[in-house]
Amino acid sequence: MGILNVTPDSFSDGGQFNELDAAMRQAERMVAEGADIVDVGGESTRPGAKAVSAQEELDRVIPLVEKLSGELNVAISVDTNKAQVMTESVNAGACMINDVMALQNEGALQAAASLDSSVAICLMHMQGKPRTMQQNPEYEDVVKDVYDFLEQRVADCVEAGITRQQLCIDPGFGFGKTLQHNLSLLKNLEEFTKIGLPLLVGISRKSMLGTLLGDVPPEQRIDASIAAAVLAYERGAQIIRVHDVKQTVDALKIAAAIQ
Ligand code: 7PJ
Repeated sequence: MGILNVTPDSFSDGGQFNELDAAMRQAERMVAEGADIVDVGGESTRPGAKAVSAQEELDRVIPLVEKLSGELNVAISVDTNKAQVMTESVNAGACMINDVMALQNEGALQAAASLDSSVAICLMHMQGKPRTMQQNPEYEDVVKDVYDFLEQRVADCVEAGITRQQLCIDPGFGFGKTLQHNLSLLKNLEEFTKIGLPLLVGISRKSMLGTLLGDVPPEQRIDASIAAAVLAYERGAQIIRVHDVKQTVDALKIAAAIQ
């Protein structure tokens, strides 16, 4: 899964075409490099990021989803936690919803349950809210707590009418987790396969890697991201969400060859 963010600081009329055009070129490149899914995000969920309105998110995401689904042969995922964005994204051609809030936002569970049953849904664990989640994350047992949360959300989804076949799960690296929490989750990732659903993992360029390398910036975390992707794959991850598609695909071809 290749990451395609459309979260500009300012969004003038003049910038709009360039933005869309640049996003299309980035998507084409990721597909050529071996991405099976392109994950479009219109709202930053990084620690400290501020929320955007539904309308602003729609304005960023929908034109791109329409253009991608018309021009590229790739599965389109939309990274959103808003009910309206979920519905309109699928209408525009997305076949997957990736929600870091695991459908806990107002109306999201109902919106997801109303989608065509061919639409895939990723449920991710997060402790707290993006703006404050890294302040003092605490768990009794991070692996068990995250596992129990995901198992409960799967049950809630099934009760709301979503089928298990639509779902995948994600422990949510970096979302309300200390370095030790993230390392425990990665070390014990295989536990999560016991839920019996595909496991999605996003570690690419995240700060846990930067910290382990001695506080290096995101663009210097690529090699570490590849290592983390291979470790996750070996522990049962089936979908790896990444910025650097070519490098990850090469590494995973080697890992897959010995499985
Ligand atoms: C994740 C995500 C992740 C899923 C982001 C970033 C932050 N969706 N969206 N899993 N992370 N499913 O990429 O650094 O880990 S945004």
